[in-house]
Amino acid sequence: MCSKPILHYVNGRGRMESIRWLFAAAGVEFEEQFIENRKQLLKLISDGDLLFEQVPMVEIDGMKLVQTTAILRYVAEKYNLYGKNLKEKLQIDMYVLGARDLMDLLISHPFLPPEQKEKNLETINTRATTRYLPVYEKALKTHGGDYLVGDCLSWADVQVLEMILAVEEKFSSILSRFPKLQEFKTKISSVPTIKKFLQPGSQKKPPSDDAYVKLVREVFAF
Ligand code: IBG
Repeated sequence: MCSKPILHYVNGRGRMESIRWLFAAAGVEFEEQFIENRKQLLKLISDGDLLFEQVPMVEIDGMKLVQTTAILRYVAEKYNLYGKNLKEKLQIDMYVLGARDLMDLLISHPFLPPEQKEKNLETINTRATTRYLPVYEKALKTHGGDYLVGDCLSWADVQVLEMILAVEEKFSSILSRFPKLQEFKTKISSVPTIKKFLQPGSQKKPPSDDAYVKLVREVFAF
């Protein structure tokens, strides 16, 4: 099928941003249908388009995919970003899911009550520097080469770069004690498809602002 995938979500990062990153890294063009109000979400639900009445939803290959991790895995496998064998897939899964655990803290941050925000930021900083970044730093050191798994770009590299850039938006010098990750960031950011996605005007979404928080609260009723 040669039509472009269609991504259904609000016009902001949330749970769709990693999917945008992965398509972009794979060099696959995609269209976006933004949900602009609750009525549009309810219409997708009443049309039976959302298996669990939730987005992200991606139309691809004649299917309507839901569940972020399932979508990401499908895209990774389809576009050869999911390793060469079972062991590499497992390694990629572990690296990706670790990075996504940290991303979940960042994604939820704008919706926390003001009194919980500072503590959440501290948690993000501590988890990043003591739990997650050391793992990727060590992996790059022991594995050698430019990539986290195997000898070519994988979903793990894409997800870890997305996570690094998102954490750096909060803590700009977070990589100062991680030299291998500094090199990794430079190298993966210069992969042509990723470089293009990082340039202004791409489908990469900006950090959340008040308008985005308001929209999300209205659309998803929280
Ligand atoms: N397990 C699902 C997945 O990973 O895709 C969860 C999807 C999900 O929570 N979707 C939300 C939704 O559709 C939108 S992302 N909610 C409607 C409903 O009725 O459940 C909302 C979200 C944001 C930021 I934005 C942090 C956490 C959730």
